[in-house]
Amino acid sequence: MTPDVRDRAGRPPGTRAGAGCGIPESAWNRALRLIDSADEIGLACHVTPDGDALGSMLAVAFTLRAMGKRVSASFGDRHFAVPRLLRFLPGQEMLVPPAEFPAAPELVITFDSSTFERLGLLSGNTARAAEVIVVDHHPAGAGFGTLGLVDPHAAATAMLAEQLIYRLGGRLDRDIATCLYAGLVTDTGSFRYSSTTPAVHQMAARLVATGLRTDEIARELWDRSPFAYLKVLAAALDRVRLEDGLVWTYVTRVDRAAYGLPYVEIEGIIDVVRRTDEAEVAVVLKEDDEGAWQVSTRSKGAVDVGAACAALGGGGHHNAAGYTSHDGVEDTMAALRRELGKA
Ligand SMILES: [Mn+2]
Repeated sequence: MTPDVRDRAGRPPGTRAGAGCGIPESAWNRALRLIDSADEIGLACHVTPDGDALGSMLAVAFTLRAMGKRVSASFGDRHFAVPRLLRFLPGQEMLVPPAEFPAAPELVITFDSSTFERLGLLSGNTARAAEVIVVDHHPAGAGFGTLGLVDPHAAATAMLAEQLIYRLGGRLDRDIATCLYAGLVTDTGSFRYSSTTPAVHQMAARLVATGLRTDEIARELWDRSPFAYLKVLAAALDRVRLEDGLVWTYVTRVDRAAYGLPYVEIEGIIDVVRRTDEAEVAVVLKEDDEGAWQVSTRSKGAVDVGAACAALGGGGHHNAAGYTSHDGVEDTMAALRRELGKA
């Protein structure tokens, strides 16, 4: 059953007051014209995609494919693989590795990414595209994209993707709704973060009405991990430090190699560390397979970790942000403490 997404007046939700996600109608209309006139469209989301990036991209890919467009959807990781947590998402047969992405597409639509850097191997393809539509809820990066469908106040890129789907004349089916729901629950922390507005719950109601299994999605995203994760988590917690409102730890690639745990599996450690009552800011340094440190930061609100991470070459939001460091653990933390002191 496909519920009719139109309201009683026959208008899709996107045309209701406040549902345009703060984006001018002229921008939505220009996006529709660009999509209409393109035969082949490249879709790209940020590297090591989360539920919001991949879910938003796949939901729009379903819609464009139903419109008869040729679609290449990808993300620019050197080791191209869908993170285990997201393998339940429908539509993955539409994904192509970055090497098969069009070299200079006429139109690229990006999801949940505000810079070329975040697109990894696809940054060059995107830079060469004639038009780039940016669908995102991060503050717009300078010089990125030719058309922004960007609302920094939206809880998830999935909210913007949903509006785009309606405006393209698409309808929610269970597969599309599952992809969008994965984005919505990922970025609102299962509706726990302050970004969880009435509009978030209203969107969730539209998605759940398609018959998707919220319990199965929650288990896939939050409630499972390999045994090796517990061992690596134990190592990380064993060396956790609390210093003057800052709680932090790190995970080396040696930690992971000892138990054969891939990098993507340690994303959730920050969610354990940030529980600490005595800390305002939580930090986890994660050494990737190339030896760089991926720094995850979380704030309870008083400190703008987004500003601190932006100053160090990364980005994110006020309460959740990150960047890459090529220094060692102690030097990385020293630089970060300096920026947090200003934030
Ligand atoms: Mn997001």
